[in-house]
Amino acid sequence: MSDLPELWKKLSEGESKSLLKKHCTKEVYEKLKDKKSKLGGTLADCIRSGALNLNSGVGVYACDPEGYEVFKELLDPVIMDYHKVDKVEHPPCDFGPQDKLGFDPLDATGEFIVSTRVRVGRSHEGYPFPPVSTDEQRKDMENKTIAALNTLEGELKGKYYSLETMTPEENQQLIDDHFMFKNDDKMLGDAGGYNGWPKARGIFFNDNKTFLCWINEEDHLRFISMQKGGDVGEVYKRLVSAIKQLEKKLTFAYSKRHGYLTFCPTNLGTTLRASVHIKVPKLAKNEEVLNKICADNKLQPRGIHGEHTESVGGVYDISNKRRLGLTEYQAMQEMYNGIKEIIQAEKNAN
Ligand code: ADP
Ligand code: CIR
Repeated sequence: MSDLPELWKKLSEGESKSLLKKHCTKEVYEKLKDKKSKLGGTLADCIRSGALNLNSGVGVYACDPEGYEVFKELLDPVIMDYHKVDKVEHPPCDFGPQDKLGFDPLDATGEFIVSTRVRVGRSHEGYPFPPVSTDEQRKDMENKTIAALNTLEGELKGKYYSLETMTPEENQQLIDDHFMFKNDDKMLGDAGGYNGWPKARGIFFNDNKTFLCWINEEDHLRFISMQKGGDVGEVYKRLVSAIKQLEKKLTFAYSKRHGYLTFCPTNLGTTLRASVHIKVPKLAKNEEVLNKICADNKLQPRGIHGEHTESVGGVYDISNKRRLGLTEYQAMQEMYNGIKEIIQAEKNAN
């Protein structure tokens, strides 16, 4: 028996500021409640997290790539609202001219930027997202991904470390160093994101830990490039090179309307989040000002231990907010130009 009626009761009777509550009207619910995607995804899979967590900001996940069309009466308005667009459309992928990106190092003296990271999410075509995936499907995706990653050469060459065999100490060290993911997000857990944990999960990285791939965290795949300091261009170019090599070996779920498809609708499109860990002790004294500069520059501040965490010692994770309706190169430029402004504002602050 589906838990949909129970979830709907919680959502419709509860108070919530989430986009789910706003857009899952009775009419939308009635229209979608009996629909099913080819892979078996249901409305319950899309709304479970937000119905069980009325404090969600978004509250919606897609059951599988096709879910974005099957449940579009709910997902389209959520996407438009979150990404601030009046139509769900996305330009073709464009990483920009790799030989003249115009991303000179942002902070030559190293006073502000601790580290830079750019990540994208990818999903394997033909496979469902976590609430609908079986352990076998997750294992299958893990194996496919490892085989592709093992073909990487040069700087990107690395090794896979399974979460099933890693010691708790190794795992904690990787988390403390900001390389590894964890399973402590209740909203993601209730969405089915940790089903079967730790089976078929793990991390691949090169010797320098500057290129990493997360397998079966929130998304089937997360590709990450990161390093100390503020050389945004170097970090981005490494990521683009990895994506280009890997897309020859793997087929990713993609739609013309949405771009690359991810479990959470906030990541759709470019799926790109480019962040710096940046030390801004003066701006940190007045978070309202910092938040305003971020909003004006379409940036999102987070704490340094990931989404929904606090700043420590005036260090923030600041990244581009928009991922849909612009190209990868434009998303990078928004982050680059915005961080430039933040550094200037910190220099000008008392
Ligand atoms: P994402 O959605 O990009 O995966 P999270 O907010 O969940 O991001 O963070 C994942 C991990 O990446 C966390 O450990 C976080 O501290 C780390 N991280 C994010 N940006 C940076 C950065 N610029 N430098 C170092 N670590 C970072
Ligand atoms: C929520 O709805 O708040 C969570 N499921 C996370 C949504 C994604 N992140 C975000 O809004 N920045």
